[in-house]
Formats: sequence, structure tokens, C-alpha cells
Amino acid sequence: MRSLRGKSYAYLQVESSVIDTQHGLPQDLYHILLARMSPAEITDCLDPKLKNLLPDPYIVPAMEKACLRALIAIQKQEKIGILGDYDVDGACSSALLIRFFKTHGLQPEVYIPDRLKEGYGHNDLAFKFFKDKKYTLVFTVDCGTAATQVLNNHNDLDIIVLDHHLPSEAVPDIFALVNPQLLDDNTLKHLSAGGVTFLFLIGLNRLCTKKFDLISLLDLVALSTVCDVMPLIGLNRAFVKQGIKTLQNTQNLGIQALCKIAGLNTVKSTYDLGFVIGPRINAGGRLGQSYLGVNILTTEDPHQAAISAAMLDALNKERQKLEEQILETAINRVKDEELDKQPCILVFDPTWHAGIVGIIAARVREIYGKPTFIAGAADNGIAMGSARSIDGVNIGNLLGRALEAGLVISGGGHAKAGGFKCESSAASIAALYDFLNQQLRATPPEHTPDLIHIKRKLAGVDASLIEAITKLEPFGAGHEEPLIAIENIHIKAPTLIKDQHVRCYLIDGLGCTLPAMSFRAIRYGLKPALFDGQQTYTCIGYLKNSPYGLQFQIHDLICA
Ligand SMILES: [Mn+2]
Repeated sequence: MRSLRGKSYAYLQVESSVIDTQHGLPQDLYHILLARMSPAEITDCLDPKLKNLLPDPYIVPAMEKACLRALIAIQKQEKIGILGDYDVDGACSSALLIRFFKTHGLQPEVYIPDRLKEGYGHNDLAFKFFKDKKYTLVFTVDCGTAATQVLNNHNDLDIIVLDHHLPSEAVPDIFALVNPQLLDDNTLKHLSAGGVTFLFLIGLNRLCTKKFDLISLLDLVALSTVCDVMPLIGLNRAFVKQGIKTLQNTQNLGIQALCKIAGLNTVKSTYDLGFVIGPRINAGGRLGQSYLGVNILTTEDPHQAAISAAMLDALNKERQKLEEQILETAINRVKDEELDKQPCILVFDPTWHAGIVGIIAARVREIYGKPTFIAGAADNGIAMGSARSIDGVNIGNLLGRALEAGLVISGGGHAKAGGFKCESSAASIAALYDFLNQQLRATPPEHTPDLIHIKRKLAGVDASLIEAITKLEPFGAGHEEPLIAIENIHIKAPTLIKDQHVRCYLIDGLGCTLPAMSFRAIRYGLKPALFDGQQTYTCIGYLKNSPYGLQFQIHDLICA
């Protein structure tokens, strides 16, 4: 099935005739779960409880050693340093440690490298900073596992790494490297750094005589999990589901202030974490104010919280504006130069901001469905780039081959996302683009269609369906919201909203109707079809509760 957005789809096939007698789910929704897990796991998926899913933290290597060391630090009231990362996961992990240690009378200090000036990962500057201030214990959160060389140079300090990144061959020789990736057991490998830090705090809390109510910190754990796009399976489901409850009543003044400025009355779903709160915390790190995120998550001063929230909100608006401008330019370049006819897309502009190229790559990939490379921020003849891929193309490996071929100065990443630096001359960029296209022509990606989970008649797309879908929440990576197809649909009464979205009604042959919305219909090329008035479609999208009642969000259309 080829769609108007050029995608192909397949219906979810489940070979089981097992009927759900336990959870009260309609058959099609029950089948989605059966396709994702064993029947025994379904109860934990629908009702994830910490008490059923939390392991003993000490099963993670070096965890007990790290907790015992931190206990000594509390007893001796040592000076603790935290080397954080600037994204939401890093900021939440730092905030978790700070909030916990503060209740024990300690005042940890955070060092966050400036993304734009100091680049990614660890640097000697950070450790020099801690040594100059006579710190005796340093945590690195959401980073450190792969920074073997730098950490080994500074292991005269007691360094505890709380991280979730994959180790390179040689792991650092430091006081304690706490990383569930080092476990044989897979169940903890999907934790965010915030999740790992939370496990550490459970282990430490156990040793302390003064107990801390750790449930109150689940707001930060949920934020880190969703914003780091960790799979919402196993323990992560409990973190997020319970975390959303904590968020609804959060004592964290910074999160309260962020919700207020974003007009969010109550946090209801992972969407609010990933698309409302998260981007505002991230905006500081992207645009050179890397401390704002962790500061707002740890402040005890309502006035300070409000000021930081206003600054982050303004930075986020600036980021959005920049993003829209750059995206517009990138799309025009793709159209003018017919880059969408190539196996992949590469666009370079020396004026584009390094903190934004990743988001642009993701958006361009989403529009054209091709591996996308966006490079900008040329300085001294070097451009910084970001890459996003599609199923079937490991873009980290592809960049690795470009590095071997001498076409990038540095480059790598994982299957879906990567980063690179390359020479910014027109000839170098063209050579890199040729190489990437050649590689993809030599081994074209295997085509995997997008899955449609539910196929229903329009009459069956009703309030009881959304009620059942809600039982499957929280949705996110690894546990996607069901994609719904409704066949034999006409589109009625289309209206263009804000020059980009289309509001309309779905109507079938029996006269059933449902209000619908097609966001960014113009960008995705759906507007002519929505205004056609004659054609019959299979309508693909998501069912939502909008402020005006039930609404179908049109994601794509297939001509019948
Ligand atoms: Mn992380």
C-alpha cells in the first residue's frame, strides 16, 4: 500500500486466537500487546508497579561500592562535584543527586561543559576545575563510560560514573563505573542515566539512617526516560507511569514554573514530558546556556524558578524560530537541487547553528523518508553535522566508513542517529555526499513498511476505543501508540488553519462522521487530497481526545 506521503504500510498480523479474558481489552488492542510481549508480561505492561519491577540496585556492578563511598562522603560532609551533560537526561541525573545530597547537608557543585565551546564528552578542564577546588569525590552522570583516556588521567580523584552509554573496548579504571550495560542481564539496559542514578539513590538511601522519600523524585526520572527516548518497557514503564503521578503533584518548583509558563495545567501524558517540558529544559544547552536546565530543576526559590522558566521559554521560542527558518531553507534546497531523488539527503549551510542541525536532520528525514545529513556551523573550515536514519540503514556504520575513507574528520553514532565533522569546502562536501550516495546505492536499504495496528470501520472509532487505548499508556519508543486505519472514507468540509493545518470531517457511506485534523498538511503534501471532495481514502492516523471532543489526527492517506 503506497500512500500519498510516499510511505508503504502493512497491517499487524497476529497468529493467535487467544482471547483476553483478564484485562477487558477489545480483541484488536489485545493483539497489539501479544505482538509485543508474552501473555504473562501483559499485566506488568498495563499496570507497571515499582514494587514488582524494581530490582535490587546492588545487582549492578560496582553499585554497592559506589553507595558505600557516597555514605562516607555524607558522614564526612565531603565536597562533591558532579560532571553533568547538558541534555534533559544529564540535567535530571545531576538534579537527582543534588536534591538527595542537599537533604544530607551537602552542597554538590555541578560542572556542565559548554556544548558549543568545549564540545561533547569529558574534558580535562572539568577535572581541573574540581581539583582546584579540592573536591574529593566526583560523579559523572550520563557520560563517562567511553571517556576512558580522560578519566584515567584523573583517577587520583574518587570518580563514580553513573551512566547508560555503551562502553568502548577499554573501560576507565576509576573508583566505580556504574552502568547497567556491563550486566549480562538485559532488563536494565534500557534505563536512562536518570534511571541509573535513581537506582543508585535507592541503594544509598538504604544505607542512610535519615530516609528520603524517593517517590518524590520520580518526576525527574520520568522526564529523563521520556526525553532520552528510552524504550517504554519493563521498569521504565513503572518509572514513567508513577512519575507522571508525581508530576501531577510535583514539589519541584522549577517543573511547576515550566508547566505554568507552557500553559500546562496538569501533566497527563508522555507527550507533555517529551514535547512541552523537555524541549524547554533542553533549550538552554542548545543555545549556549547549559546551566539553566539543571539550575531550574534544583532551585528552592520560587522567584528564581520563575525567572529561569521565563528564560528557558524564551530560548525555546528562539530555538523554534531558528528551526522553522532553517527547515524552510533546507526543504527549498532539497526541492531546488532535487536531492530527494538521491538515496540520501545532505544539506550544508555554514550559517546554521550547531545546536539545531540534529533537529533539522530529524525533520527532513521525517518529510522525505530518507537518511538525512545536515551540516552547519562552519568554523575555520570545519563544519559540524548531524545525521538521522531510516529503518534498514545503520547511519553510525555509514559514517564510520566515511571516516575510514577520509571523507569526514570525525564521525560515528548508532543505527538511527550520528554526528560528524567535515571540511566545509564545496568540494569536500560534494565528495562526502557522492560517497554516501554510492554506499547506499551499493547496498540499498531493505524496505520495511510501517505497521498499522488497528483497522476499523468509522462506526467503531468511538469513545470506547480511546478509553481502551488509554489503558495501554504510557506510549513512546518501544511501545508506540496504535496507528489506526479507517477504510472507505470521504473528506468533508475542509478548512485551512494558520496556513498549514487542515481541519475536516471523515464521513463513510453510512453517514457516520468524525471530526479530524491534519497537522502540517501542507508540508506533508496532503492538502490537495483533503480538499479534493470526491476521492475515497483509507485514512491513517491516531485517535485523540481534543478539547472539543473525539478527534482523528490524520497522519497519511491512501487512495482507495
Ligand atoms: Mn542519556
